[in-house]
Amino acid sequence: MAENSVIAEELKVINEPYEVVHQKAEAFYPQYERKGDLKHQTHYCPGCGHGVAHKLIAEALDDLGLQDQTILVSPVGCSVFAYYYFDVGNVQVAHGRAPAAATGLKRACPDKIVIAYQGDGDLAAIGTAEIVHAANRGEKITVFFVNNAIYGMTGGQMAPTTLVDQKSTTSPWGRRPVNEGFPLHMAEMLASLQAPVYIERVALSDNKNIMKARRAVRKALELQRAGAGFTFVEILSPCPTIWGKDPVEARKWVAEKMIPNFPLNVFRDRTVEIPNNNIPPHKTVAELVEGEHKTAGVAPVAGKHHHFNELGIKIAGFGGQGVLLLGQLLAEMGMREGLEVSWLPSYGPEMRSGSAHCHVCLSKERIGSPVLSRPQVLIAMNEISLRKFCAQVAPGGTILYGRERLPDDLSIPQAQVVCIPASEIADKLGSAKVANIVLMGALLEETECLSSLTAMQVLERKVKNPALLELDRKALDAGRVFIDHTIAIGAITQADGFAQ
Ligand SMILES: Cc1ncc(C[n+]2csc(CCOP(=O)(O)OP(=O)(O)O)c2C)c(N)n1
Ligand code: SF4
Repeated sequence: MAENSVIAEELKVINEPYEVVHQKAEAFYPQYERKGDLKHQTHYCPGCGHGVAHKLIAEALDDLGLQDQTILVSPVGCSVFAYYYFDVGNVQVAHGRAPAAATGLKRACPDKIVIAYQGDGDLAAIGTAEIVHAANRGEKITVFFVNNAIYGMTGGQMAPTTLVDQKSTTSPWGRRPVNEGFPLHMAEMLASLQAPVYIERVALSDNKNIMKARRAVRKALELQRAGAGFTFVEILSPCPTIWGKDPVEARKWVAEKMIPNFPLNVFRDRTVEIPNNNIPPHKTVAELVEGEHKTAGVAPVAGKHHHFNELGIKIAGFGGQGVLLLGQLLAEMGMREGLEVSWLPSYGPEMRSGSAHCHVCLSKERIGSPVLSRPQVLIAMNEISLRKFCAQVAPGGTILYGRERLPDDLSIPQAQVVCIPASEIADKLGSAKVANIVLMGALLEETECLSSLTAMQVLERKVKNPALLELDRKALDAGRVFIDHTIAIGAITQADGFAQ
């Protein structure tokens, strides 16, 4: 109830009169970067609704003081270059995927205002699944849906929103329901879902409707700022160029043809109730790990000095060799040592004995991408993986190869290769299954990236069977000892396990 009253308080401003200003919104760049002769104009056609919709959004961001905390997800379509205009955080995504990208952004940065800006081809055709599920999950994002009843950018193909009898390049005789189906009414469809908080359809047909659109845009953003759930504003918008009309006729067409087909309405307004959308935010990973440490009675290793800023480790082998588990263990160890971590698995299609690999990133800073194109370390558990990935290893990097020696025909000039007969060592200990832990021990000894104390803490938490835990402990030690004794005192030659 307390949260609802905060929201109600925040929303009071919605009905307050606006200050009239005649200047470009601060949320726009002072100058739009276009090439050569085009510098004086935007890339939108004269009379296009995108420009007006942009203006309404930018002014709302100004008025609400949200510019610095906004992330705009721009679509594929005529408005693909929205990031040239809005001076906010910008992300450009694949066709139709804005709600999915916005979901990730909002969940990762819940204090940001995340906006998905989409056309009707983008949202209602290729992106139907993304918008429906984001709305159904009640993602706390705002979607501005610019419906001009056509594919503008690609020259006028029929969109799901194209009106009955409306001509397009792919419905040259006009849309016939018997052949092409009826126009999709996205606002109504989404309003059949339980989660959305606010859904309104507005139109850029005349000044009165534009002012209503302005209010809807502000309200959606205010609701997001107040922590409410999914908000959606459908904006009926002119596309004079593709419709073959001048800007004035195009606006009239919005009023006379589009509005009767797409009635303007507030389809959902849960401003006051906002029942289940204000669940407390999820715990952060750090909080979760901290909690688990407490229940397991294990203190995290704090303040360990790491000699790297960011370390990328790729682990590859057959399914069943514990490739993915090894990655998970390393990631959890990194977390315990206060690092940012990511673990990205990749499975082959076969359930058994197919290839598998994963990327583990350990970093002192936030990780930009979990995909490692140049890992510093490769752990290759079989020859296929070694051959496949050795060239990716960064110059000066390290390869831990889980065999006694390198294949004779393979030379890896850029990296140091350490060969460890991990399966044989594991076999002698009692189970070939712990070959991955042997390699973990070798990795810790060779690179000193994480502490073996942390490794044991993580294993103790994961492995409940005391006999298996003992086996893992021996495997970890065996990997370390192998590097320490067998390798370090030997000559650095290929036959002894190294390649230079
Ligand atoms: C995966 C993919 N499929 C198709 C296209 C081609 N394409 C580019 S824009 C577009 C339609 C955009 O129409 P809409 O979302 O209505 O935006 P508008 O241009 O009208 O603003 C299409 C089909 C593409 N770029 N990528
Ligand atoms: S083609 Fe239509 S939607 Fe695209 S910029 Fe021109 S008027 Fe706007």
